Amino acid sequence: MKEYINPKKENWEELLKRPTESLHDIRKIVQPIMDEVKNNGDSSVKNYTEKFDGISINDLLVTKKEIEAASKKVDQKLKDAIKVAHENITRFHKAQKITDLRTETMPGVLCERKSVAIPKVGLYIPGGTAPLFSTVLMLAVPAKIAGCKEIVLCSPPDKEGNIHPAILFTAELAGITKIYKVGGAQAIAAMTYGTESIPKVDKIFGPGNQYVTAAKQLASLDGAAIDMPAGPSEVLVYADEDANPAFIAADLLSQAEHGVDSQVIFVTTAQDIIPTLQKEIYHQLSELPRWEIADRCLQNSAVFILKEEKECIDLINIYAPEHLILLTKNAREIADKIENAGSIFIGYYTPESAGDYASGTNHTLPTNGAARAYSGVSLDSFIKNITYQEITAEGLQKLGPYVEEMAEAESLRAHKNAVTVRLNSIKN
Ligand code: HSO
Ligand code: ZN
Repeated sequence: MKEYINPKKENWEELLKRPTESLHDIRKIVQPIMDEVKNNGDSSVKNYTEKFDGISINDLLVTKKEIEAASKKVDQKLKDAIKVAHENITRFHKAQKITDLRTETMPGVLCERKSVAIPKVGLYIPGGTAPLFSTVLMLAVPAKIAGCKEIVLCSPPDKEGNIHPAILFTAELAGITKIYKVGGAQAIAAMTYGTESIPKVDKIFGPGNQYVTAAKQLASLDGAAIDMPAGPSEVLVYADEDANPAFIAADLLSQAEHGVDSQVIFVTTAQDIIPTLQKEIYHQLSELPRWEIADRCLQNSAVFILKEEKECIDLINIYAPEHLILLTKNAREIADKIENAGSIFIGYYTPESAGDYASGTNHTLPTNGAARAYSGVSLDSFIKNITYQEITAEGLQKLGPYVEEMAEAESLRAHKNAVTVRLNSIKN
């Protein structure tokens, strides 16, 4: 990790730059895949699956039998853990329900707002080096609570043509039945345009590699909504002199092991803990199965040693981390001063891992500074709010003249008339 001791504030932004690559060239590779799937449906989905995943798939839809067989392969202890996570995530996302609004803005002028589920949603779950069955919970649970009518899940098949058993078990637990063996850009294309077997959806969710991310960007230009602009995962840990260096190291490494392009930042005023922390990182890293990935990630990562707490808070707000871990005595106080972060982990006993899996919050969060303006996935992501209004004759008599006045001033005579013809009819 690079180490910056009291760097000048004007340089912070430069020093905090993410190691992201432009998706420009990748979009050029992905566009023909989108077009092919749009034009040729299932047959091109199957061709790409053969080309990129090395397996020829006859039936894209996972059968009930396959789900049952997968469930038998998952260890009982893991099933129990997934069930606890499912309960907690359900509890927290159910609590996010907002009440419908109804307000009379003027006598006889009733305005309402109701939340309505997005009818069709598509969930993408990556396969690859770490099968993220936890992400199934993070997407499927709120989709179910919202009441989305059609929920489609796509995940790439392995070399034997199977989706990872834990992904299938979790999907079934969450009540998802339409699961398709397709990954990568071709999966995003299929959900964007629909194929003979895969339904077209209104909004696409989920993480993925650069091809998936580029495909989601293209999908969003062609009618499908997407959850958020995605980038490599990241964490910022802020610790005081009393924080346990073993905790700090473990938190930094838990993010670093996600991928070589992940980024981890450590911020502190406690310079004295750095040598022990370095030893801890070294020691813990050497024991990790994914140490090579974590090690490469650490090369993109940095330690900031600053003079005072206030500066640390400013730096956090400038970086806008996806995950912020506060390992300080006054963590709650600091948390209240944060305006840019995806999810905040408060206090010495709150590792990010808890939120990644099972505490209840969602782990699909804004990366790459998007936390300045975006929220993570929540129940809201699966609904939209429809507004309603109902005006009585008396209400229109009160409100109408103001509308007429404004419409005339905007030179929109037909707008004005829509009121005038009604007011005239009321008079007669
Ligand atoms: N930290 C990841 C989520 C995850 N971690 C899934 C473990 N499994 C991005 O927020
Ligand atoms: Zn994680």
